[in-house]
Amino acid sequence: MALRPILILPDKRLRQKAQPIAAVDDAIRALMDDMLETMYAAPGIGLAATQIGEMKRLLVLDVAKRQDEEASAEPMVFANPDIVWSSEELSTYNEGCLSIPEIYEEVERPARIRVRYLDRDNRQQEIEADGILATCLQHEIDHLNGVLFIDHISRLKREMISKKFVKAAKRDAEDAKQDKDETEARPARLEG
Ligand code: GNR
Ligand code: NI
Repeated sequence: MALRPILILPDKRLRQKAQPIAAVDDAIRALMDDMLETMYAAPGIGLAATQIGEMKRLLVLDVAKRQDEEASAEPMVFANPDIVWSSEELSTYNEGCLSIPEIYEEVERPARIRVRYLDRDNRQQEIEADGILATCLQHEIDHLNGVLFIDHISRLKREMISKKFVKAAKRDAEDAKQDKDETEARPARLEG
């Protein structure tokens, strides 16, 4: 098992569409385990493979676990998830995303969905979800299509959030360059 770095906005890979997997084999199961470990460590209640730069149609979630209660963990894994039915009824949830840290916004989505997927043993399953499970599944399936929760809010809010993350990325890149330049300059100074 391994912790994987989580991609942060505006990483372009978050906008790519993930590819279906051929079958759930040992390699996919190992990736699912890395995703669960990364999700629990974050901590988060869901994670799409896209968020660790693996462009595969895989997601993991655990909406049962309370952060302080290891015993209540209920890890769920989904390969090639497909929403086969959505309710007309909508529900609103205050969503966050590990790839858009510290931003929370109300998002309206179908309240109930039916999802067809492959389980850990490569068997086809269907699940009917409501509540936070329905919200989280839709949020993760969006990731597999290059869609983020900010795409469901007002354009004004979305652009404010996008700009904030573009600025932060530029600042990080400049800081990293400055550190590098200083490190490279040091031996010369010592010699002189
Ligand atoms: O940890 C997460 N919490 C969350 C809260 C409300 C709606 C969706 C989510 S998913 C998020 C983890 C994440 O970014 N998954 O892609
Ligand atoms: Ni997310």
